[in-house]
Amino acid sequence: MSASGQGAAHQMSHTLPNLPYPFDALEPYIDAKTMEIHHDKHHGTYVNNLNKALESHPDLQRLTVEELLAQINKVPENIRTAVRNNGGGHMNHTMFWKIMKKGGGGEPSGDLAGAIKSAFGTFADFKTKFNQAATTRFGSGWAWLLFRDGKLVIESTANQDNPIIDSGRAFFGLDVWEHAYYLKYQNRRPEYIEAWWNTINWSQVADNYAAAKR
Ligand code: MN3
Repeated sequence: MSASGQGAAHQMSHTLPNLPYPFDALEPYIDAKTMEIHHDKHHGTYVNNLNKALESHPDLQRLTVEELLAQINKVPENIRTAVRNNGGGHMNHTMFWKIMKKGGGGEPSGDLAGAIKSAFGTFADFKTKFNQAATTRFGSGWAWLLFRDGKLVIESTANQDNPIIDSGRAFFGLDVWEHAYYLKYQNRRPEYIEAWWNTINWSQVADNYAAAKR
C-alpha cells in the first residue's frame, strides 16, 4: 500500500504517550502497580513491536496507526499479524488511558447522554449491556461503544482488535485482558468492570463521541 496522497504526517516511529495522570490516580479502583506495568511494559511493548514490524517497510512508517488498521488487509502478509496485534494494542491503550481520570465516574451528559438513551434506554440499561459484553468476552479482549453504519452499538473484540478493522468507529472501550486487573482482582473480572466505571472521564468520552460521529 502506498502512503502517498493520504495526507499522513511524516512519522518515523510510533511513540508511547505519557499517562495523563500519576500511576496511583485511579486508586482504589485500579491499583498503581497495575497501571505502571500496564502502561510502561504492556503498552510500551506494543509500540516497540509495531515499530519493529515496520522497520523493513519505510512506506508504511508514514501512516498513522488508524490508517494502518483501517486497511490492515493491504499491509504485507509477513507483518500483517504483528501490525494488527501491536498496532491495535497501541491504538486501544492510547484511548483507554484518556477515558479515565482521577475522580471520574458518574454519568455522561449532553449529546452523548441523549444518544445512549435513545440507543439503549436508561444509562443503567446501557451499563448492564456493556458489562455483559465485557464479562462474556472469552479470554483476552475489549468491550466497545462505537458507531457502526451510523448507529450506536456495543460490541466486543478478541485480542487487540479495534473495530476500525471492519469499519467500526469506537470511542469508548474497556480492556478485559487479565493484565488489566489480575494483580488486584485476580479472576474476578466482574468486580474490576464494576469498579472501572468509577474512573470514567465522561467529558473526554463526549469529545471522542463527537469526533467519531463526524
Ligand atoms: Mn491492556
